[in-house]
Amino acid sequence: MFTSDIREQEILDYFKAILGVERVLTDRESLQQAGSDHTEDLVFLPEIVLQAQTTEEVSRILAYCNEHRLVITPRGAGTGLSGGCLPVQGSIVLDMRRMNQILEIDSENFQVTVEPGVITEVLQNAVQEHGLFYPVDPASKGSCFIGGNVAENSGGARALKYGVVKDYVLNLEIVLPDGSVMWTGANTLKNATGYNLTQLIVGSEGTLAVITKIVLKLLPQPTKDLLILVPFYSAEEACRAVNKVFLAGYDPSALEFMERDAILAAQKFIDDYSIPVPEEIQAHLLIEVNGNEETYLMQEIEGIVQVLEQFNTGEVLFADNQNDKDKLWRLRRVTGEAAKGSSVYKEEDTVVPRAKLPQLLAKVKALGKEYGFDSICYGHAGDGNLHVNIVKNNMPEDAWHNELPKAIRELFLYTKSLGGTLSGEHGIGYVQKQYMDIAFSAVALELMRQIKKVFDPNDILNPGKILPG
Ligand code: 2HG
Ligand code: ZN
Repeated sequence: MFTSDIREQEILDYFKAILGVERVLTDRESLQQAGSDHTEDLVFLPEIVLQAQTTEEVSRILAYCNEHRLVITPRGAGTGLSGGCLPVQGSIVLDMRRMNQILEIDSENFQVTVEPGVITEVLQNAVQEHGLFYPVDPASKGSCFIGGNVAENSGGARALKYGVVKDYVLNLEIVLPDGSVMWTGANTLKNATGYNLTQLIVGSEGTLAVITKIVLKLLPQPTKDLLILVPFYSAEEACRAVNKVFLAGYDPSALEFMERDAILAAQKFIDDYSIPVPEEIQAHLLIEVNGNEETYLMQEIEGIVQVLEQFNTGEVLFADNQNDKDKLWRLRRVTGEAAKGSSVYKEEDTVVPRAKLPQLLAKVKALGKEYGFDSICYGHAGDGNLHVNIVKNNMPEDAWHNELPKAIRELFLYTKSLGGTLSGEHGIGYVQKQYMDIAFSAVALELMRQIKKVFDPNDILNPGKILPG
């Protein structure tokens, strides 16, 4: 059961004494759930699931695990797409769902303090009641936890205008693998005090410390937005059109790309809303502008349409009511799930300088032809972030397991040659670590290993993630 110096019963008794019997789970269903996330079809069963409710409990759990060399993997909602919360060495999962309180909404300073288990959309709705806006909106915002968003430095459609999680984290209460509790920063908009430990923890995927409190910056809530869906006769042209919008001086709050198969999969998935997708249409751009002045927004959106009309576009769909806007956004938000629904898949989260997007898409399709795989591409074109769902369909098993990694390596090498890297927002976790030598030199990877060693000398916290080997 446990690779540790003490008996299993002693371990269980210790945790039950801290958490109570009901928060120490060993039933099959709990172990199954804690053993998987939204990454492919991977399952790694833990021995125990612990549900902590306070920082003090987290501290005692980690101190005990550190003393007895028990591996422990923190878990949020399990919506991750690179295996960051999978207990790949079994043992213990620290389930953060019960630390789900919004501790303080400071509407005077435009800040909020939350626990890691708060659902992102719950947080957004709570601060909106105070006229405040937390803009980082992963597609899974209705189920993902803010703690997991911080651990992965998540993005989402509006990252284009508002940035990603790292741009909103001011301060973190964390518990180190030895059980020590500390704050990483201060509740200030500026901070030039010492090394930036806050930003080191953001995106560390639960490998350096467990996050137990999060202080986020908020913005005033924008009051208006306009949304259009623009069809293109060529996917490559749609990608080329993206950068022209910005070169013309426009500043959309979101600019999403969906190739034909993506929007068709999404429409099939939600089945209660569909838009006409004529045979010759190969891709769409979904573009949003937001702010507080309706006339100005209309001028923006008209200007953007004019820029796009220099390309071969179809009839623009203008969502002029909230219901249509919600339906279009829902179509985009389910695309990931829809694209995965039909086949075994591997997801790549490539990101390049925005103007290089057309070359990236062309490379994905060329590799598909060369290696014999299909792909469904969509994503945050405005950020140069292309989600590539490689779908197995009828690719032979051997090719899928042995040839496809070569194709993915070629894709990442090309992405790097364009000035890009492996992940824009989904993280490295477990499934991408084998490619980290493409993104970083041996010196840089060794530095990351040393940082992990400083925080977690006994390698008990979420081992086997991010770094190759
Ligand atoms: C999105 O942009 C999310 O839809 C999820 O990053 C992507 O599930 C996916 O492929
Ligand atoms: Zn995304």
